[in-house]
Amino acid sequence: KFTRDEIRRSMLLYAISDRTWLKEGESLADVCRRVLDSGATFLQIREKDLEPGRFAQEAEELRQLCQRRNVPFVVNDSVEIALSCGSDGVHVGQSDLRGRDIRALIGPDRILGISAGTVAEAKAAQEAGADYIGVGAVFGTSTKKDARNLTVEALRDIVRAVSIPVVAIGGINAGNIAQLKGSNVDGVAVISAIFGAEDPGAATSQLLALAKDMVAAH
Ligand code: TZP
Ligand code: MG
Repeated sequence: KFTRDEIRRSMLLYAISDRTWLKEGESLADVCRRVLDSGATFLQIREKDLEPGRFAQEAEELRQLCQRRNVPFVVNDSVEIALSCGSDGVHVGQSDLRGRDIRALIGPDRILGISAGTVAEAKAAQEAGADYIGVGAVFGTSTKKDARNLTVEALRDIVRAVSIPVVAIGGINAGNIAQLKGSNVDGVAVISAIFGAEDPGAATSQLLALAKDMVAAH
């Protein structure tokens, strides 16, 4: 179990797996190991097109990698897989099961992350028992086609409206992360700028340094 403080600090560089970026001969666990060893502070497995058996298997591998490093690990969408692999929790969007129902299923000790795009959604997520919210898309992204764009001001309004940690998501990369200075977010969640990088480990170290610089400027 992670404390509230640990969860907040773990938002700094929140990596989200995406196997569609894997290069020939690489496994998801190989790349995630490099990403974790390069300083990612949180890991979510998000695999939209994997059959449940494979998804569970990969989740189990990543759970072990994270547990050895004391890095929080959550599963996107599937409460069932989140529980069966012994993960630290689950992350869900607005259209998935209701937050309150998920909290009841996972119990008080596991992490519940909920995506939110507005102040109202953020407050509702906190009310439903979320431990943190993911807010975005802050920049344009091709990873999630239906994502909206948010301004830094909108982000700041959302952060102000809740007491739980907030991680920004959507199109964030080394070139634009500094634009989040002053948004008061606790960190950044990143898919393609890590998993789509030529060298995911190097991209992770670079983003970690920039994320520290970004939150230090709030
Ligand atoms: N939710 C809002 S934007 C997004 C998700 C899952 C995609 C983020 O991916 P990337 O590649 O970091 O833009
Ligand atoms: Mg979802």
